[in-house]
Amino acid sequence: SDEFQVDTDIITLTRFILSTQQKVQHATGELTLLLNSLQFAFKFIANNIRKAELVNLIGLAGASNSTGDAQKKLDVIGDEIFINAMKGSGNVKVLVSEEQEDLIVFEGEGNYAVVCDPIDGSSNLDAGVSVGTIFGVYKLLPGSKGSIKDVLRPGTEMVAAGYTMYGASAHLMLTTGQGVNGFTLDSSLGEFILTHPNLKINDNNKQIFSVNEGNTIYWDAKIQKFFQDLKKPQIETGLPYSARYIGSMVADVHRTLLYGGLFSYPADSKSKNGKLRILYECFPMAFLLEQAGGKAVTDSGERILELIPKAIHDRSGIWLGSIIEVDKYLKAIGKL
Ligand code: AHM
Ligand code: MG
Repeated sequence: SDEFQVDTDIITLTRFILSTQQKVQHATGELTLLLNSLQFAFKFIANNIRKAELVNLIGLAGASNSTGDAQKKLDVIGDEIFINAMKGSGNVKVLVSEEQEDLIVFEGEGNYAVVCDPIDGSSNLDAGVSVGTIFGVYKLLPGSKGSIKDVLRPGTEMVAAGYTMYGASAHLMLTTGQGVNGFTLDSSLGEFILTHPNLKINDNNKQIFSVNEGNTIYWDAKIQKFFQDLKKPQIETGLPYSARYIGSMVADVHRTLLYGGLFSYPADSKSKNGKLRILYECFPMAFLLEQAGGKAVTDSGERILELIPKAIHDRSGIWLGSIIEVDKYLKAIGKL
């Protein structure tokens, strides 16, 4: 027969953001435009990552980024794509990128500041393991013409955040402060399709921990003991935790959202302030996790989103996951 099943009423990202904007009173439509420029950057980066595997673009580009990591060609390309997309959007005034030492203030109009890690987890690129783009959006401070003050603000003031993970397909997880919605790129259509509406973190107590255990000797004693204890039979299950660590924050957080568990990158004697950057790694992920019904705290148990970065590339230790898992850590350090 010539009949087949097809959903003729799919919700694309564009349709989704237009309809959510219509529900917000006094919405100017600017955020809608900005999200549209963002999704173009994600598609363009996704496309280049796919192509890179064929064309063998992967390799050291020679330069190193502001935090001293070796920079690869795809990092440069991802960064350029992102900068150009934000410049072209017409409503972004300030941009912070992991790959740029200083913040960028664009000419012209714009009411938003965007912070991003264009290609996070790039040490995984050569192996074809998932990497991603992490982003956060602030509205400029009242009267601001665009300055560093617009981004040295707590994460609670972000108006949107999320990540796109470039895996077998590209997955975009987005929050504008009303829950989390997940989209999957249909490459034949060139559209992100709503596949995970109103996503909540899996809190079925799966008992997974995700941390670079190779750093054990650098951790302080409390953290060593905490993970040691997770490897013993648990009261709830009689079983030890499972370990899962990809080494791409986006992929590790993505799994944590979908399967549950605890992700952590604590500060240690080697990385005294932690490894992950507050503005464009910790804040967007903490915002997403909270909006999905989870939690995100620092090593000393403060809410991540309430941190105020002093410099754009500042770092923090981070613990995130379902409430039950993060609370287990808080109890272990005597903060609950
Ligand atoms: P990057 O921004 O240079 O890619 O570094 C950030 C990455 C995160 O994706 C990941 O969580 C972490 O670094 C892994 O670090 P490590 O290799 O020390 O475990
Ligand atoms: Mg990064």
